[in-house]
Amino acid sequence: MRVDVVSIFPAYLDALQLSLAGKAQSSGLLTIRTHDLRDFTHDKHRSVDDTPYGGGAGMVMKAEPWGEALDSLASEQAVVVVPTPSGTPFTQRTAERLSGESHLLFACGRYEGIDQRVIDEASDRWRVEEISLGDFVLNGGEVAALAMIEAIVRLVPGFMGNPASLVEESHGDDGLLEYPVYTKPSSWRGRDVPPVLLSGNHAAIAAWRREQALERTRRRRPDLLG
Ligand code: 6GU
Repeated sequence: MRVDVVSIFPAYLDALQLSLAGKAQSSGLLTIRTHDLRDFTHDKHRSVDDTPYGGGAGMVMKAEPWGEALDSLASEQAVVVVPTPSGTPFTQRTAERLSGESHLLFACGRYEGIDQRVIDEASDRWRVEEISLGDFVLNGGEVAALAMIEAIVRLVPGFMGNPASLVEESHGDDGLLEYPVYTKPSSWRGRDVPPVLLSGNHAAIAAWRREQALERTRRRRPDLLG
C-alpha cells in the first residue's frame, strides 16, 4: 500500500516513521510519504490560504496549490481522503475498507476548509472521501490523518506481528467493547484478578468475558447495542 499525506505541517506525520509503520516500510509492505503543500505554490510568499468569498471568520485554503498537489501525487487508483469535522464518521468498517486499497492520498486542510472546487474536481477524477474522526474540532486534518492511517495500516495483511490480536478487540465483529484484561501478579495492592481467569475452565472464561463485554458496552456505549 502507498500512502501520501499533503499538509502545510508535514512534521505532524513524522510519527508514522516510528516503530509501527517504520518496520512495514522497510519490509516493502507500506510506503508512506509526506509532502509540504507549500512546495506546490509558485508565489514569493508560498501562500496557501485566502479570505472566504461571502465573508466570515478565518481563512480558506486556495484551490491552485491543492490542484497541483493532487495532479502530481494522485495515481489512477488513488482514494483521496479529506479529513474534516464535516465528513462522514470514521469507524472500524472504514478502516477495514480502506486497508484493501492500493493507494491512499490524505489531503490535510485547516478546519475552515479547502476551496470546495478542489473537492468537486477531484471527485470527477478519483474516489474522494471526506471523513470525520468524531464530533469535536481539531485545528487541522493532520492529527486526524495520523489516527486514520494507524487504524488502516494495522489491518493490511502482514502488517501485524501477531494477527491473532486483531481477532478479539473493541469494535470487532461482535459489535461489543473489549472485556477487561489482567496479567501477573494475581494479587496487586489488595486487588485480585477475577478467580475465573485462573480456573483453567475455558468455557467459563469465555462466558465471563462475554458478560463483561456486554456490561461494559451497556454502560459506556448503549448506542452499540441497538
Ligand atoms: Cl477529520 N478534522 C478536523 N480538523 N477536526 C476533526 C476531525 C477531522 N474529526 C474530528 N474533528
